[in-house]
Amino acid sequence: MAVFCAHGSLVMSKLSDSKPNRRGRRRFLRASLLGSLGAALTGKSMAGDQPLEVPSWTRHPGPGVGNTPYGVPSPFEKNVVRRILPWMSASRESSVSFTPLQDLHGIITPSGLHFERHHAGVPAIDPAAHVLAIHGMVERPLKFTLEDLQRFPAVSRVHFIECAGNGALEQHGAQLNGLQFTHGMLSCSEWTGVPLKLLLAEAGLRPTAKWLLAEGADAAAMARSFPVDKALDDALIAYGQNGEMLRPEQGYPLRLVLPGWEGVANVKWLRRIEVGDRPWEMREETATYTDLLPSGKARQFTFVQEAKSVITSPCPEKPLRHKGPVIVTGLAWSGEGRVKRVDVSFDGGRNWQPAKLKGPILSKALTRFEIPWEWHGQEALLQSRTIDETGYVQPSYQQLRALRGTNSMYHNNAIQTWQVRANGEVDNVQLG
Ligand SMILES: Nc1nc2c(c(=O)[nH]1)N[C@H]1C(S)=C(S)[C@@H](COP(=O)(O)O)O[C@H]1N2
Ligand SMILES: [Mo]
Repeated sequence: MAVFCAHGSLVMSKLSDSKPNRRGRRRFLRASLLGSLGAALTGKSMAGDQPLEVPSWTRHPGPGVGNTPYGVPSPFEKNVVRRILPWMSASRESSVSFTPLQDLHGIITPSGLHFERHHAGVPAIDPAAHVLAIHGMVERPLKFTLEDLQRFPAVSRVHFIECAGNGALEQHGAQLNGLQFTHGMLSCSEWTGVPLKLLLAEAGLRPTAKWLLAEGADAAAMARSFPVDKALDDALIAYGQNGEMLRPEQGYPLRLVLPGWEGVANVKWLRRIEVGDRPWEMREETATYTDLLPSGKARQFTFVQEAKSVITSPCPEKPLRHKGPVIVTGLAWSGEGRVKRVDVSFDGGRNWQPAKLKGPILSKALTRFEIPWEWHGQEALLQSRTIDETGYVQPSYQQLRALRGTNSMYHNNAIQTWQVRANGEVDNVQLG
């Protein structure tokens, strides 16, 4: 049988040319079964015609339906969890948990693994008692219950959310030896809700209206200003996440989604939108989330999360365990729109090769890429860089520092380098 698994695809194409006889069909089935196990590339030969062992879980039925009214992952996946860095913040209420990007497939982050960034913990909001107010420079100040909002036509869109602080520590050299911590303040969900422009049309913007303020109902009453253009473009008042209601950690029952914009602008537990003619200069847009430039001046509003990417396998958590063919895969994204191209380098950025983008390629969403590689135990410096549909190219650390200096913390979109060692282990490094 070994010959069939090694040449499974050959057998299949031959058979599809001619009508297979009985024996041929059996050969075909076997070949495709083995093919689906990846035998053509990496499978082990089977000893003769020995039947597969019957494992214990096949010998008797398992628990029936309804055993888990709300399904949870297999217990064998118990290590695929959000993680925290206990030393990073003084309290859990104002802190971060990171998404295990190294363990995810495709582009959607399961809701239970969406990273968390709270300034005053997660409020326990009764949706029946929650109200969203729209007021200020409008013709008709309005209040909406969740039920009111669900009477509007809903839209569903896949967008990433990335904290502006993602990779902030790495601005001062390679610090954390794990993808989960270097890039895990990043997640991607399908958000469902009402376009904000529909609500603003009901309220009626006054001609002086230029800026909006979004405020949360958490104990931080976290609030952020954003320009009216974004409100009338693709801003969403979301109540749905990946097919169900928002998770409490993501802003249940309402959150503002400003696609492609820094995480902090996506106000959770949204309870108020005020319309005005200038920004409000709130704490999270003055004391924090600003970028100190080499000139000593600070750039106040950096709304867009610029193009970025990272290789998710191999990475420190996913070392190379086998020599031979390897699929290198990763995620790319841009707050400006679609990812146009991702290049991968195996030699620290000297040579680049275009990776394959795996659909769907959505605007302001994570996009998966992959590229085949042959690894024979050689040391390598793996990098990826995104080029987005505006033509913007993800910068190296050298380029980013030339632009921003060395005091910048937020908005780190530099190219990540993973150093692959001869034993297959992978380290977070930065090239001088
Ligand atoms: N009301 C409120 N909204 C908030 C926050 C908060 O603490 N309170 N944190 C912000 C920050 S800094 C980020 S990065 C994102 C994180 O969203 P997530 O927890 O759903 O990943 O929410 C933003 N919205
Ligand atoms: Mo953030």
